[in-house]
Amino acid sequence: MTIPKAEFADWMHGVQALVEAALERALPSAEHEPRRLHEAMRYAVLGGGKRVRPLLVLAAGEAVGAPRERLVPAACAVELIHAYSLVHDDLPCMDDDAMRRGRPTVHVEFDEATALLVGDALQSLAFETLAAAPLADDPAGSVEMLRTLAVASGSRGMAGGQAIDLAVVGKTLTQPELELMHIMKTGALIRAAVRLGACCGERADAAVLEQLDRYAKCVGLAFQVVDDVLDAAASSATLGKTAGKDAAQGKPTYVSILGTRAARELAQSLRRDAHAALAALGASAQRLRDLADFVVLREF
Ligand code: GRG
Repeated sequence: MTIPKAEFADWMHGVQALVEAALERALPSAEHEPRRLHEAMRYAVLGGGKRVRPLLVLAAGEAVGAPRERLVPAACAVELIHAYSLVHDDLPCMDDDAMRRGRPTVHVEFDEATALLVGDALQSLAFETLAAAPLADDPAGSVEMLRTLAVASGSRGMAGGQAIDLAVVGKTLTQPELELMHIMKTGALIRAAVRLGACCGERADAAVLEQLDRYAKCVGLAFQVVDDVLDAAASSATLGKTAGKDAAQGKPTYVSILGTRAARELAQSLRRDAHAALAALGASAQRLRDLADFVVLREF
């Protein structure tokens, strides 16, 4: 992968460490009953993953001058939802995968019933984490943040996108149909991450929120386009999950619809659009620009 600028890499590793420590504190101890469930929740969340969504929360917050003590709980909440979605996605009744983040998936390491409960409990913990922290200046702002995460995770967002994903296996989709599915499945949580970060600041200006949302839509889609390219082109060892599954399962992807070359070009064009959306925000949005580059240039 193109090595991120040293200064950005330092920032990224700092945020990843901060979020890891906060997640560690937010998760119940494996010493507490029910021990097996708590152990499995910690297994699902800790010690892996790129933490792209928490990075987006922090970067969006920095763009509007939000304090880190507000941003970190919001970042944890989004990552807990993401971790739950991966655990459920890997179940035999969904994508049926045995490897995630370079190790056995939760239902393989533990069992299916535990994996189901891990997802349920992580989702609850996400909202508990968001509700427990004073994130906005007023109660209405905090409730609005809870609503943002709920809508993004639900049937009009991630869970709905997953339902469409399961329904279209073996079918041919047009590019707009594929785009709608991914805007929901992957894009909704990425947009929520950026919005939550922005809402941790002083009452955010509507125009700024709009610019950040345009940025997040482009990054969300670019993330999925790159995910499709990597699934087709990278090895399981590099990805830490089973590669080549989309084609094996007959899933419509950007690669199956456009071909690898055009899919890569689309990701680059979305990266340019993401940068353009931030034009009015100046230097404060540099982390967001760097993250758009990271998402598109990543190799895992
Ligand atoms: C089960 C309700 C429910 C939803 C599942 C997000 C999702 C919906 C499924 C994951 C399947 C998948 C591979 C989607 C493509 C994009 C994606 C979310 C990839 C994994 O995210 P990364 O690359 O993972 O950020 P890490 O491990 O780095 O956190």
